[in-house]
Amino acid sequence: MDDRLTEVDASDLLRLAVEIAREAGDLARRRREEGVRIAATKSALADIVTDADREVEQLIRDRLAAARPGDGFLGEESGAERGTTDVTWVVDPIDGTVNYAYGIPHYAVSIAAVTGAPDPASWAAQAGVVFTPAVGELFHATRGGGAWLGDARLAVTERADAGALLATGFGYDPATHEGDLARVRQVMPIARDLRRAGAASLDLAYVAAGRLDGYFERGLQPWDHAAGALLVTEAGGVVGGEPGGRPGRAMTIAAGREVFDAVASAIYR
Ligand code: LIP
Repeated sequence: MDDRLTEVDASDLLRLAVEIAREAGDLARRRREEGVRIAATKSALADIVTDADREVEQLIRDRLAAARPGDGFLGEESGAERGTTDVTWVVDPIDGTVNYAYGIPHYAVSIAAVTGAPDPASWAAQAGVVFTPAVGELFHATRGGGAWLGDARLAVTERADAGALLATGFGYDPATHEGDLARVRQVMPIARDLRRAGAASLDLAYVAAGRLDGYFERGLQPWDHAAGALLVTEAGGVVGGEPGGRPGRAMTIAAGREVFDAVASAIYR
């Protein structure tokens, strides 16, 4: 069964996501310039949320509800709300929150529209946007419509003869770091180098753009990968998790086929 919306519908969803991502990103950038306050911590002391995270997500939620009142919503800061249509919006208002709080200009607004149950194990991403307010790059894709940076078509790298340039991340909970480091040790023999930039949606966008050969990380939330995973698959790449599985908390791996298989084999050999 083809779980693709009609091309018009997916393009409509993308147009709305792009418009809202730009407005939300502008708000995030202005709040950063004004000074950022840590509002609370979540799963661990290092897992922070700022007033801007909450304000930006509320803006996105309000704009989506006004434009498509029956759609569902799943956001990092305000949680989940089932809709009456088949579309759910999966939103990370400021991905790279720690970078944002420290003033490191590497963070993104990530918005994806998915259909089916709002479960990353089964949903079908139809449109996705990853927008970097500090740099002004807007990555976007629709299912079957390719992945783009502005008007430039994106493609993953197919070979990494000198070793793969890989990105990864570490969890907020210090108790997970030993396992994360063990995976780095497993993967380094196939790598030329490693990058840890702090925003999963941008790591995935960079794989789609060929700026990275691959990415792997344990512990991602659905909003971290919903839009970026569509960018990668629409750029000709592969996104998965544990062997044969989809991306999720246990693992997310994204790359061209050759590097994907090499990273998966190194981690799960
Ligand atoms: C972050 C991810 C990053 C990961 C961090 C955190 P947040 O998302 O983008 O890849 O390593 O632990 O999950 O919290 O900035 O939205």
